[in-house]
Amino acid sequence: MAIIEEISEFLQKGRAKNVKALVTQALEEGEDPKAILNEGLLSGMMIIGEKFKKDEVFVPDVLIAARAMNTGLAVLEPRLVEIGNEPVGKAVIGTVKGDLHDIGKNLVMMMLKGVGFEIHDLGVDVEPETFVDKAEEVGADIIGMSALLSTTMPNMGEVVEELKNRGLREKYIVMIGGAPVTEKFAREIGVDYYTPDAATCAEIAKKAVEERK
Ligand code: B1M
Repeated sequence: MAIIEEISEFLQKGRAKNVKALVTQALEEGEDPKAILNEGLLSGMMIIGEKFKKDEVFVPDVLIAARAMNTGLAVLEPRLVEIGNEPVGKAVIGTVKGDLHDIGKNLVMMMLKGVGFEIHDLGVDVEPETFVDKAEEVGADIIGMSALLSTTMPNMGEVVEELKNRGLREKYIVMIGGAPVTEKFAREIGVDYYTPDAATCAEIAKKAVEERK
């Protein structure tokens, strides 16, 4: 099996040590860092994302695969910086004000990273102003919000209001998700996309950014 394929296979199994060793070896053997990224790490993560969507793997599998991806990325990053690899886009992500649930948000971040996004994690209990301030600071393409409580869902609308108040609503692709969130709610508060799971979120985010370019 080619070394890049092996990287993808070990990543899917969550074998961080093997992924690290193989990425190091691939670089030493002169493999293209972009091929290692796209055909090894990101393609492995995409496969896990698809399996997760179909309930063929579960949250812990995704978490260990993502850890393996991050281990490989850490080895690869200095080389990618050297050759100036551009991210697909930038996304600012957080769980809305009053809400401390972050497992789903973290999965969304991993999947977005997995399709090539630069991620800015705002954490949990995030004020509406903070989403907009950070997006402006880093030049984000996407503002992503997660909510797990029906009582905190309305705070997603507060972010949209904050964007409108600053005349910035059209500047960003706004995406929401979380167990109680629905398509209908997304339409009511005027965001661009609701997605039901992390893999779909990453898929749609990539498409949406590419369409805008
Ligand atoms: Co909380 N909790 N909790 N809790 N908790 C729920 C959400 C609840 C449904 C449990 C229940 O009553 N059956 C309920 C909410 C009811 C409601 O409002 N509808 C609830 C409650 C009431 C509470 C407290 C109020 C309990 C209390 O103190 N009385 C309290 C609130 C604290 C606060 O936030 N202020 C609370 C606290 C906690 C813990 C701290 C103990 C812990 C959170 C730990 C953590 O996140 N670090 C916790 C947990 C773990 C849960 C459950 C059991 C699991 C949530 C989870 O992580 N799911 C949950 C019950 C349940 O959902 N079955 C529950 C796994 C995760 C992968 O799924 O986050 O849905 P999820 O993410 C999915 C998708 O939704 C989507 O992608 C992910 C995977 O593909 N997605 C996005 C998520 N964000 C997205 C963003 C996107 C796109 C997709 O675009 C940007």
